[in-house]
Amino acid sequence: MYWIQCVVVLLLPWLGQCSLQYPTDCADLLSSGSRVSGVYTIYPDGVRTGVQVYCHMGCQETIGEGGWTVFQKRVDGTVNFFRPWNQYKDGFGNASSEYWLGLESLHQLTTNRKYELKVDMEDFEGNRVFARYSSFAVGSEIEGYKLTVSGLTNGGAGDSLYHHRGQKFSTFDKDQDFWETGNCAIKHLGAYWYGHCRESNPNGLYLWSPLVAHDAGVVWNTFKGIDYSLKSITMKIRPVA
Ligand SMILES: [Ca+2]
Repeated sequence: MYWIQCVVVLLLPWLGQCSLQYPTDCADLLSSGSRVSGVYTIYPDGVRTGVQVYCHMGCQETIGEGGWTVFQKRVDGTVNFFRPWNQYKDGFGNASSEYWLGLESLHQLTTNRKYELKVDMEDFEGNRVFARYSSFAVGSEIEGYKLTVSGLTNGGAGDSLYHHRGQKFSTFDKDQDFWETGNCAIKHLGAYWYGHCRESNPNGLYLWSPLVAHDAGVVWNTFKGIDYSLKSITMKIRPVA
């Protein structure tokens, strides 16, 4: 279908460029007029494969704050995040509730453009904080989907990605962490850029209570400590202007 559209556009250049129909992220959608937050289809690889994501578009007063592509969202424990490598690679869940976009899409996006990262979180007392990073990228599968992140703006959450910088991604069936005798993904019931296990664990077991049990839980250490499981956490990216 796509090549047909491209041929048409090539034959009729006054119709515009076919790439305009394929937003790579939520910032593209915002700039083309989509100003309502919600579920949209983006094409992280540019053309071929569409994937549903939640876009934070801001509001009329804060339109400059819009265009965020959510790639990770935990709000109510309705989706199981203790999943194998292939599912973290390709993505899972529901863009209208809880989901993981997928490592391959993250790699494609952050390879083609420079991105910033914002991590929003909330505890069970209603306190909302964030950690914002001016640079965020995910390497290729051959590189273990290595995390590159820097440039913290501390919105109260603190820097719990510090010890995860430069780490490869690990799942319970693919151990790429620094723990020689064990697997952090199994110990903490998650999947993440583990090094010597966790300073944060956004993909850990959702607990519906702040009480961490058996090293599981949705953790951001510099906000509430490693013995507190958060009510919600969202990770989202936006191209750097
Ligand atoms: Ca290990």
